[in-house]
Amino acid sequence: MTDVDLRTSILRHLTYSLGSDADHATQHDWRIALSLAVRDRLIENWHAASRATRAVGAKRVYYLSMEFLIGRLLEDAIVNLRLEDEAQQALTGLGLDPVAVIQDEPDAALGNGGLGRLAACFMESLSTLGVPAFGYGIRYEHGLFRQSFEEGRQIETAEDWLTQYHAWEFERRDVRFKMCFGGEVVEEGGKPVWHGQEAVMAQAYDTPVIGWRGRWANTLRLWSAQPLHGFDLDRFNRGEYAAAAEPEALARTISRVLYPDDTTEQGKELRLKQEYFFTAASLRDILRRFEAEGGALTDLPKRAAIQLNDTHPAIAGPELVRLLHDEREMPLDQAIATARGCLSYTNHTLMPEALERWSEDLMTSLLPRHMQLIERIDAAHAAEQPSRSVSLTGDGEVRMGELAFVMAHKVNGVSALHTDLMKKTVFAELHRLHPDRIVNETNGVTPRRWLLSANPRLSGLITRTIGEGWVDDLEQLERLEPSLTDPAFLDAYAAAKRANKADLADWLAAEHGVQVDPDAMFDVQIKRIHEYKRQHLNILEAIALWRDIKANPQGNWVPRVKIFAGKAAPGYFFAKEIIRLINDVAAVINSDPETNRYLKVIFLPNYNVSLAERLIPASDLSEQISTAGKEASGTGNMKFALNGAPTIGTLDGANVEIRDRVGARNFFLFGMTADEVEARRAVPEHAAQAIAADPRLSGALMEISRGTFSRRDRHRYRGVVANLSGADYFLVCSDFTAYWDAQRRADAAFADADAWRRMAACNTARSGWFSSDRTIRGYMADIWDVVAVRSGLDEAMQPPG
Ligand code: GL2
Repeated sequence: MTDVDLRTSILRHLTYSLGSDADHATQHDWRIALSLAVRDRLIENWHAASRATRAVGAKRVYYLSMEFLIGRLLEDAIVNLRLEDEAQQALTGLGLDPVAVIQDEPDAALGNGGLGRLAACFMESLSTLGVPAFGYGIRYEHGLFRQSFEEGRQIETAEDWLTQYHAWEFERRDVRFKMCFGGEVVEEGGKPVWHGQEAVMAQAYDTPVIGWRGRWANTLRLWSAQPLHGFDLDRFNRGEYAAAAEPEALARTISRVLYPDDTTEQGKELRLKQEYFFTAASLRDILRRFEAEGGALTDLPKRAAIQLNDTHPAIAGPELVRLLHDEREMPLDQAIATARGCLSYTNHTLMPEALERWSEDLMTSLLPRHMQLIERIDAAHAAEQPSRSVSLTGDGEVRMGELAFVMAHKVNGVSALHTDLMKKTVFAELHRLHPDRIVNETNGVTPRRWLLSANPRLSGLITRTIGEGWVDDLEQLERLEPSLTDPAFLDAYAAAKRANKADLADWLAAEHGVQVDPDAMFDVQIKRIHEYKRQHLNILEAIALWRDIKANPQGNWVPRVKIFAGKAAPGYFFAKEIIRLINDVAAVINSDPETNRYLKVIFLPNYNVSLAERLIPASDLSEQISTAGKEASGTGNMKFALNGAPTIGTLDGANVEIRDRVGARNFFLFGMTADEVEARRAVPEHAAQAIAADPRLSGALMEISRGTFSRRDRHRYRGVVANLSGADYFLVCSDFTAYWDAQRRADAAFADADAWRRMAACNTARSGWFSSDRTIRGYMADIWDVVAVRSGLDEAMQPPG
C-alpha cells in the first residue's frame, strides 16, 4: 500500500475502504480516506519497531495513565512522516481545502488538562527517541464534556468523538482479559484465592504513535469494557428486551465516561472500578508479554519499567504483588521487591483533595484480596521503620499516595519547586525514611506539535535561520541567540507573530462574531478554571483597567484583548461562577464605546488541544498567575514561552525555571513566593487589609457588588465578592496590587515594539530546555534505566539529499 503516491492511495481508500466516490464524497469521507492513506505509511515502521525491540530483548517502558489528551492525530502523523507537501498537493489537486479536511477531525479529548496532555507529549517523545514503550489507558466512549455558554453560564453536553469512524485504532480481538470485582477470598489448599463476583472483559484497542521522521512508532493501548457473555437470546425471546441488554450496558459503564475532574468526589465506586480495570488489564498484558518472551520472573524489573501517572493507577502495587505471589507463587517479600523494582510514581499535585483516598469498606467490597495485600505491604513497610510513623491506612481509608510511594523505587515531582515542596510537605516523613527515592523531572512539551506543526510561520523562520536540527534537539534554539540583535531576523519574527494574530482575528470574527485589532496586545489565559489558577485575579484587573480608562479616556492606553478559555468541573460551583463573571464582564466592557478601542474581553467556549494550537502562536502575553505553591508545574507556560509570548507570572511550578532560563528581564514577575503565601494566610483580615490599601481593587469589587455585571440580578456575585473579601484562601486580593503593577510594566514594554519583539524572540531562543524529549531522557536515566533502540529505519526515513 505504500508503493503508490498519496493521491492514488487517498482515492483507493475512498473507493475501496469507504465505498464512496469522488463525486459524492463528503469532507468526512475525504478526511478518513486521507487518514487511512497516511496510516498505511506508518504501519511498517510500527511493526519494524516492535521487531527491533524483540530482537534485542529491550526493556520497555509502560506508561499507565487514566488520561491521554491526544487531540487530533492526522496532522501529527502527516508532520512526523514529513508528508506535508505531498498531502497539500494531493488535496488541492483533488479540489479540496487541506486545512478544512485536517480540521474536520474531532479532538480525542481523553483527558482533563495538563496531566493528560503531558502523557500525550511523553508518548510522542518516546517514539521520537526510539524508546520501546506502551501507553496504557481507557478507551472512553465519551471524552471530556463539550462546553457552551447560556447567558454566560457553562453548559455541559456529552462529547461523542467515537460516533465518528476512528481511523487510527485497531481492535485486537486476541488481546482480551477477564477482570473481576467483588466476591470473597477463600483458603484453598492453604492459599488465599480470590473469587470475584462480577466480571467484565477488557478489550484492547491499539493506536500507533509515530515519532519524528517516522523512525519509530510505539503503541497507545486503550482498554474498552465489554460484557463477558454475548447477548442473552433466551431473555430476549421471552420478551425481556431491556433485561437482555442489561449486562452489556453495565459492563460498558466502566469505559463510558472520563471523569471531568481528577479530584472527583462523585461516583467513587465507578472511579475505583475504572482505575482497577485498566491497571489490572495492563499488568496482565505486561506479564503475558514477558512470559511469552521467556525469563525468570524476578528479572521482570530488567524488562519492564512501569510508570504510574499520578495515584490513579496506584492499585498496580497490590495487583502486581497478587499476580506474582498468589498466581505465580513467588514469596511475598520477593513479590513486593520485584513489583517495586518495576514501578515508579509521578506526583502531579500537592492539593490535598487530589491525593486519592479510598474508604477501606469500599476497597474491601470491591477488591477484597487487594485490601489484604495492602495490609501486608503496610506491615512489611512498618517493619522497616523504627518509628512506624507512616501507615498506608488510617481513619478508615487507604492512602493511595503513600501506597504508590511505598511500592515505587522512584517517585518524581514535575518541577524543581514542586519536588522540593513534596519533600517538605505531603511526603516529608516518607522522604526521611527513603531519602533517595524522590527525584525531580521537570515537565516538557513536544516541539513537533507545539512549535513545528502549530506555528509554521515561526518554525519556518527558525529552520531558515539555524537549520532543521532543532525539531528533535530543541536546545539548538540557543543558536538563535546571535540573531536576537539582527534587525532582519527580528522583523521576520515580528511579522510571523503579526500574521498569526491576524489569522486569529479573522477566525474570531468569523466564528465568534468579535472584532479585535491584531495590533492590540493579545493577553491569554487558557487552562482549567480553578480558584488556585486565579482567573478571577485576571478579570478583577480587567475591571480595574476598564474603570481607569473610563476615568481618563484620552490617556495613552495600550490596547489589549484579554482572551480566556477553559472548562470548570461540572460540580465545582465557584469555578463556574468565575466563568459566568468573566462572560458578564466581557458583555459590558465589549459594548462600551468609550473603552472598547483599548480593552476587549473574550471567553472562548470549549477549550481543547486544537484551540490551544490556534491561540498559543498568536499570543503576546502568557498568564501564569497561580497562587505560589499550588501549580505543580504547568505545561501551557512552556508552550507560550516557546512561541514567543513572555509570561506574566508568579514564582510557581515551572514558571521558576522558565524565568531562570529566559532571563528575569524577559518575564513579568509579581506576587508572593510560596513561603510568603503561607505567612500571609496567617495574617488576620489579610484580604480586607489588601482591599483597604488599594483603591483600584476596592473599586473593582464595588463595581461587581453594585451589579454592573449582573444583568437583572444585582446580587448575582455576592458569593464571589464575599469569598474574595473574606477568607480569600488563594490570596487574590493580597497579590492584586503587585499584579496590576506587573501588567503596567507589560504595557510599557509592549509599547516599545522593538524591545518587545526582542523579548519575545528571547523567550523562543531560550526555551529549548522545555522539550519533552529532555524530560523523557531524564526519566530514562534517573528512573527507568532504559535505552533507545534503533529500528534500522533511521536512514530509510531521512529526507533525500
Ligand atoms: C497537574 C498539575 O496541576 C499541573 O501543574 C501539571 O503541569 C500537570 C502535569 O504534570 O499535572 N496535576 C493534575 O492533577 N492535573 C494537572 O494538570 N490535572
